[in-house]
Parts: sequence; C-alpha cells; structure tokens
Amino acid sequence: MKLKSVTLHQVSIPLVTPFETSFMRETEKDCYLVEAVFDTPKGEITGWGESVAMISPLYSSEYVAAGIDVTRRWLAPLLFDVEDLTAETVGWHLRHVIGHPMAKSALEMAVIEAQLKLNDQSFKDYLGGVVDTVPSGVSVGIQDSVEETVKVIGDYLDEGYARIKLKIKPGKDIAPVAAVRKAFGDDFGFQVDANAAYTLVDAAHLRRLDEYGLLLIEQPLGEADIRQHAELAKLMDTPMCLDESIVSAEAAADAIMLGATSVINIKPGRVGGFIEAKKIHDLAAAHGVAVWHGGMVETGLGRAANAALASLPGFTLPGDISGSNRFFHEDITEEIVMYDGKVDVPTGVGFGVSIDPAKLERFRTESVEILPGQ
Ligand code: SMG
Ligand code: MG
Repeated sequence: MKLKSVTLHQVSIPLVTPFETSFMRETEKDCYLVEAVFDTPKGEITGWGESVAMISPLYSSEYVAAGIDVTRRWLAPLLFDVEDLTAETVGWHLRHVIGHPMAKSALEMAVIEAQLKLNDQSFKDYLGGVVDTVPSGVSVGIQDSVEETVKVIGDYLDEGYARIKLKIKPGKDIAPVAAVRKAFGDDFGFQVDANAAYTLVDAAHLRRLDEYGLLLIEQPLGEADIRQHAELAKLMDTPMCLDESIVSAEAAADAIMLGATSVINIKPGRVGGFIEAKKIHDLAAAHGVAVWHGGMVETGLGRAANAALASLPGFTLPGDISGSNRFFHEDITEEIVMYDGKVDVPTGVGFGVSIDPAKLERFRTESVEILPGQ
C-alpha cells in the first residue's frame, strides 16, 4: 500500500454526564480521527484511526494539538516516503521519532484498517481473537458525594455491567469504597483507579482499601514510579495494576520482573499501537500475568477496535469497554451496545464499524489535510 493523503478531523462530542478523574473533569470528548487514503492493488482504500490523546496533557504528556502537529510535521511525512507500507511496519518507520505513542497509534490504526479492507478481513481474525463477546466493565467518575457514588454505581449494576471501576483521589477514596461495598455487598467485581494521585508515603492510608476485597488498585503512584509501585505492592494485599507506567513492551517486562504489577491494563494508544499492545498481551501471558483492556473514552471506532483486541485469550478480566451510551447520547459510528454485561466483538471487515459522514460533519471542529511534499 502507498499512502496518498492523511486528513485529521478534530471532533468534540458532548458527554452524557461529566466524567471526573483525579486530574480533570471532562464534559466533552475532544479528540481527532485519522482518515488515510492509500493506493493499493485493489484501487484506492481509506482507513480510519482514532487518537486517544486528551485535550490537555494531564493523563500523559500527549494532547490533541500536539498529536495533530507531530503527525503533520513528522509522522505522516515518514509514511509518505514508504513504497510498500504495511500495518506491521508502521512502528518501525516511525521509530526515530521519540515519544508520541498516541499519535503513532492513531496513524497505525488507519494503516491497519486499510490493510484489513484490502484483505477482506476482520480485526478479530487478523489478531487471532478467540471469543465472540467480551465482558463489559464500566469506569465511574469521582462524584460530589458518597450518596451520589452509591446511586450511580447502583444504576450501572442494574444495567448489568460485569464489573465496576471507581475513580479515586485523596479525600475521595476509603469512604466511597466502603459505602459501595456496604450497599451492594461483596458479590460483584469492584476495582479502583487513582490515576497517579498518591505517593508512597500514603502507603498506610492505601492499605485501608485492603479490607474491601477489590479486584485491583490501578496506578496509585506516578507514571515513572515503577520501583515505588513494587514497594507499595509488598505493603498491600490488593493486587497492583499499572496503567500510565506501561508505555511499551519493555516497560511491561520491567514492571513484571520488579513485582510492580500483578495485572496489566492494556491501552493500545498508550503503548504506540495495537501491534505493540498485542506484544504486551503475549509477554504478560508468558509470565502468567492477567491483562484487561483499558479505555480512553473512545468513540465507536476505537471501542470496536478495542473489543477485537480484548478477544485474545489473555484478557481474562473485564475491560473498560462499555456501551457507547455510557458516554455519548450519539456515537459517531454505529452504537456499541452493552447487553447482559458484555459487548459483541465486531466481525465485519476492518474494524467492523464506520464513521457516519453526517455526524462527522456535525461534531467536527477542524480538519487538517496532509499531502506528500508539503
Ligand atoms: O473509556 O471507559 C472508558 C474510560 C476508562 O477510566 C478510564 N480511563 O486511567 O483508565 C484510566 C482512564 C483514562 C481516561 S480518563 C478521562
Ligand atoms: Mg487508569
């Protein structure tokens, strides 16, 4: 395949309710989609990708405007120069550009989708997925009060979600967790995510979470603190799970060997793409470490691709792959539907969903077209 053009569409999609984490409160989903056109033996084929970078550099150092800039100046030009571009070699061609895994992943997604269309293949079949549905977990933002937390989680349990993840931060941790267990008992999968809001000196406080039978605690300490997570893991009974710290297969190998993570949250965008994400899945499986699929409030496009990755055998815990209606009144693709605590793994060619042109037009705030030799 030969890359002919790349268009980046920035979109802003209203959220059904604000989503609050330890680092920000979002009311819209702001991201960009990649539309890449290729010349192929079957004629012109378009592939789509989605960047999981957020509007501000608070979850990681990446952010929407930086992703658009690095793609325009550096990443797309490198791919324009390749005569025979394949999904498997995108990471190699981009290897000299330091960092920007989310921007690289978005571009790689578009190449993957075009290649799948060229080969008439679903993403699930390409990856070697083994199940038709994946269990669907929901991520619950920090609420204004303990009562509100209990109510919101009760509603998601009534909807049938397979497990609950609650965002926590200092001052909004033990009390909401205790109240949720008191209200709904011990008989459902429950985990927490701190998004790096604590330091190792909080160890004694975090240990108080041990009495609530949580599946895991996700990323209590900073992105760079792999060794400190290993120290904290020794002090807590709750299984440790890294998210932000796992930026590559190498980082995953270090974290496993140091005892910093006994479960891994896999997010393709955070590690530079789906090909690297699959490597982490394989590496974790070889070490007997369970993985689950993280979420970045993706549109239906990213959600569909994530469900395909999560159909690999090592994904033994429910992921953050909720129904589209968890976040959006209206998705930009076909709705991803949660039913009986699961979502279907798409079986159509490519990612199995398509961007609705009318909705793209409505949600789009800006487009940047990138051509060879600009
Ligand atoms: O897509 O369901 C989702 C969101 C899951 O909580 C979620 N993601 O740290 O795991 C995480 C966060 C990162 C994004 S916060 C806006
Ligand atoms: Mg997380």
